Amino acid sequence: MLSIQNRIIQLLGIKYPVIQGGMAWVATGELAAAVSEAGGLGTIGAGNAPAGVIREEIRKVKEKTDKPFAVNVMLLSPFVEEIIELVIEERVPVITTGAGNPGKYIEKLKEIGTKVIPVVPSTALARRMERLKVDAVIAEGAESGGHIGELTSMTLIPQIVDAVSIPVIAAGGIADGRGLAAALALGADAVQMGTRFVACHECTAHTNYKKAIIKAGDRDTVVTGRTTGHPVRNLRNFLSNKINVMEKKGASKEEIEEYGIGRLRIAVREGNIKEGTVMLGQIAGLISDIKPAEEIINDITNEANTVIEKLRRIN
Ligand code: TUI
Repeated sequence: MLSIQNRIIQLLGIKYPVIQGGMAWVATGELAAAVSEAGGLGTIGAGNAPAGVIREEIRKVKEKTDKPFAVNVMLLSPFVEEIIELVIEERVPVITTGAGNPGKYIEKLKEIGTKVIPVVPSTALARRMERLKVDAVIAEGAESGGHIGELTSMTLIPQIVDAVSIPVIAAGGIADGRGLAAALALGADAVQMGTRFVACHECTAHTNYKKAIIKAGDRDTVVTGRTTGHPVRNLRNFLSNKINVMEKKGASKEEIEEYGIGRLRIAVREGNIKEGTVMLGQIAGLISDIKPAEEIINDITNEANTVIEKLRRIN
């Protein structure tokens, strides 16, 4: 067992340096509770959902575990303001944010002791967030599924580690113990994994979605929406090919966004992996089994330990 004591483990009150990504539609209360109960940090993905829906998910987690958990606030959501009010009302211990700058909400959240951890795709935003007194940052490389930045994990993580003094969580392209050990080698204090936790027993996504991850090879993801300013990594399928053609033909941002509305839901809930948006990271090619959250966490921490021991023996 990887027994490390570090800043993130202490900050969050968790046992292992493993955080589950707050994926829209996919990261429900069931998944978050299972990850937190296993000693990681489970996260509910608020995505574009209204506060009423997320309140139910928070209640589910509180029923199943008394361990810390997080809510991910997707900053492009039309319901951001009410989600922030909700997490304050529910005294959610940790907030992660994605797809934007959470600057204006930080003070309010910190006042009640909620830990704030934004995803940052650059050193500039990491520095700005540190000045606003966030508790840690997530350095997420473009290997990730969903909405991505420009830089890869290998280049982004060490540059962010050097740019700030607060703890850094590495994300993007990590699904096993080698990835965890590599992230620690780059100076990160913990990892966040999304795709790995989709292929998990407690994840409530449709079986077709989970099977698509198991089936995916290293080159089966593509990035769509670059022309809209919101690039999204997803499975190469009928939908992504169609969007690709629309973008090549010069379709407007509005046309492309309109075409994509509701597509993540039909993939995750209805299992339509042809016409739906199947968000997944490039590391999907490494994932070959669906297992319980507890096993994912135990396996990755044990494997990281073995890797680190092996490296020690070399020197
Ligand atoms: O947010 C994510 N991943 C997501 S969000 C999402 S829902 C969505 N669907 C379609 C279009 C857009 C969003 C699906 N997957 N990951 C965290 C993340 N945050 N990746 C990149 C960023 C990011 C980008 C720019 C964070 C901050 C940022 O700042 C810009 C600024 O305002 O300075």
